[in-house]
Amino acid sequence: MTAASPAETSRPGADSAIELGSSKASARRMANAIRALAMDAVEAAKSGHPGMPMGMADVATVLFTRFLKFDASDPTWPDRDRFVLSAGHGSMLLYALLYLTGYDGITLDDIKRFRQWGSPCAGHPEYGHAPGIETTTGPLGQGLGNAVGMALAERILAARFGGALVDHRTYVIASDGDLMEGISHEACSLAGHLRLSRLIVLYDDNGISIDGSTALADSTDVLTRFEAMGWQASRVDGHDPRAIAAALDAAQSSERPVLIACKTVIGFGAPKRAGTSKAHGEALGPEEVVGARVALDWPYPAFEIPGGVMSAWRAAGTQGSRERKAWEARLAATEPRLRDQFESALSAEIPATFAPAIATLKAKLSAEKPALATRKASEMALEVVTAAVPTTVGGSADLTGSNLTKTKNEAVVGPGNYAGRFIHYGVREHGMAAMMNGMALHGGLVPYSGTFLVFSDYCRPSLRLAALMKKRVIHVMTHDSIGLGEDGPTHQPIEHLAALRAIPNLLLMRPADGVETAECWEIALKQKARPTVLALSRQNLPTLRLEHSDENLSARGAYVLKESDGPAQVIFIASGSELELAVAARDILQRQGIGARVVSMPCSQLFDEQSEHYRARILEPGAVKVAIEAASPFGWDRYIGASGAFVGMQGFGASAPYKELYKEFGITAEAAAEAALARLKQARG
Ligand SMILES: Cc1ncc(C[n+]2csc(CCOP(=O)(O)OP(=O)(O)O)c2C)c(N)n1
Repeated sequence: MTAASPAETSRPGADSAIELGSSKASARRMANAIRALAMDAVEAAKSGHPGMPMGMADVATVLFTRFLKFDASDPTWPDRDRFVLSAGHGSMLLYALLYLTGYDGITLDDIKRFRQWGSPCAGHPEYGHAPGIETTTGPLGQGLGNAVGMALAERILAARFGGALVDHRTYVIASDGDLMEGISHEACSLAGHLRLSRLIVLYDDNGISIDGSTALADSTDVLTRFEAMGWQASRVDGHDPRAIAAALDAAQSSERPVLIACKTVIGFGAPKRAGTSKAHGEALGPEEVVGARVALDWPYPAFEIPGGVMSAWRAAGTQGSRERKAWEARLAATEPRLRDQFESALSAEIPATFAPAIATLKAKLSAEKPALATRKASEMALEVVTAAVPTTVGGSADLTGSNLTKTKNEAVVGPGNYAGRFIHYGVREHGMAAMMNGMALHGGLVPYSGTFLVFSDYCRPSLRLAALMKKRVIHVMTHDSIGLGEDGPTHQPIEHLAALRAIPNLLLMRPADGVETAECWEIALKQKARPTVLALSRQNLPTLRLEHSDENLSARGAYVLKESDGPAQVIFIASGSELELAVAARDILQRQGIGARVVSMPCSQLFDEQSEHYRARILEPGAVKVAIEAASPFGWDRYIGASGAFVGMQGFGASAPYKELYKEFGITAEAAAEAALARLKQARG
């Protein structure tokens, strides 16, 4: 790739006029406004990525002025097109576009303070920093996965509410790095299979990544790759507005998702650095910035946009308002019941009919006291959830019969058929989790799905982003311990509970019986601003909540399941399948006249959020604490203290019937009682 010379930046035929109402401006000059803002902001911050915004400025200009349906004055208009900057390191491209088109939220001063404390113009524009940012990627590939979820959400909602209310597209700018990441295969192959034709990816085909030419590490024929996944793929000169517009025009009527490889020069306009990896991720330096201004014929001072260019951009920002108003009129004219359903879906509220329905299930389980795997209890809860909450959309990564996430209320979503509520994600945990985030970001749906808990590692980057972006997605993760038995140590989660508990703003819930499972589902659905992982057992567990309570006892994270007879000298704390061992250990001690309490802790994060008073009441400071969990001890110290004991796993599991495994690994009621007695003896000195 050669550097763009001044001659190249003004090559004939590479420009066109863009008409925006009464404004008319050269596409190249509008793009140069993006380039200048990007290089000036990175220069001021002395850090950032000028190359991508400078390379993709022409493509972005054509997209935002001629194709993207948006109204800068109403960033949350439900039927707007979604724009995802998957190559999030090029964040200055997005900030420049939001400022130029007049979104309320990014000012010129914010851009001057790019990457500084308190500026919405963060290094990577994490979701929620400013209106107009749909989502971007810090970790490459995630944005692309999110976009597939958004495009699917659009189709599902269109099938429900009709094209008059839901009729938009999802556009993505993705880079080489996005396409090299494995997640792009997972998400894009499913997009191709499902024929998500309203997904249009503009691939920044600049052949450069951080280490140098992409040829150092990749020789994929990207077009053939995407065609093989069922996409329509083409290549254009990414600096020729007419060619870009023609490709985008053709994309509008595609019956398949579309990839447009835009051949660009990274750092376009920078005399020495253009076309090199030096343009990727550092300030260009004063000399190069001056040179770029000459090459681009952009004689204006830093951060200054000439009036004509500015007014053209502002006109681009308002041209969608007519379409928005027409949509509002259609919404107002919609049959009231359908309109209510649509507005209720977008409100993210859980219908009022849900709470009594789940309470009825809880009462039934307490009365009938079945022995149930919590995954089975989850299936029962899901029958209630999916009946009462139509926004829920289920799925599984090819473990539907094991995760038990599909209910009779859910038809399957398939290629060209989006009138369902259940998605067979195939064996694509990472893509699934990213798509779920995209659906949640889109709005109108509450995605949940399933895999084995041990494979949470395969979707952890997306789980982390759901937590960071404060999005409600619910992951059913079954086979949650050595209790899965014969499949052996590759399938037996050990450190996963601790690892998930370590993610800020994510709830890891491990219910102990059917009643707690129903409660945990209720809590997960109520979380409007955080994701939940439900860790569920493969093996049957007894009902331990024998008396019905309308109150959701799991909501405080931990509670006293069984009080001691007399003062509590020992407190057994357990989650999930080990709660029954805690109850049995308590009985052993009580028979010896030692007061022992059982605390169920389905969610340590929620417990940590309780008042100090509550926490001290549940885990009385004077008592000896013994935690029982068939997993890593990591993280339990803060509940059991220095004088406590942990009964659980110290290494990997093994392949055998689960009852034998519990015995062999010493996770038994007797072991817990003995540990308590030993600690009591020590404490009495
Ligand atoms: C998952 C992940 N790995 C690594 C990085 C660090 N990183 C940021 S950009 C980049 C690659 C840059 O190449 P490309 O995607 O082609 O972007 P361009 O240089 O064209 O801007 C890398 C490795 C990252 N952001 N995410």
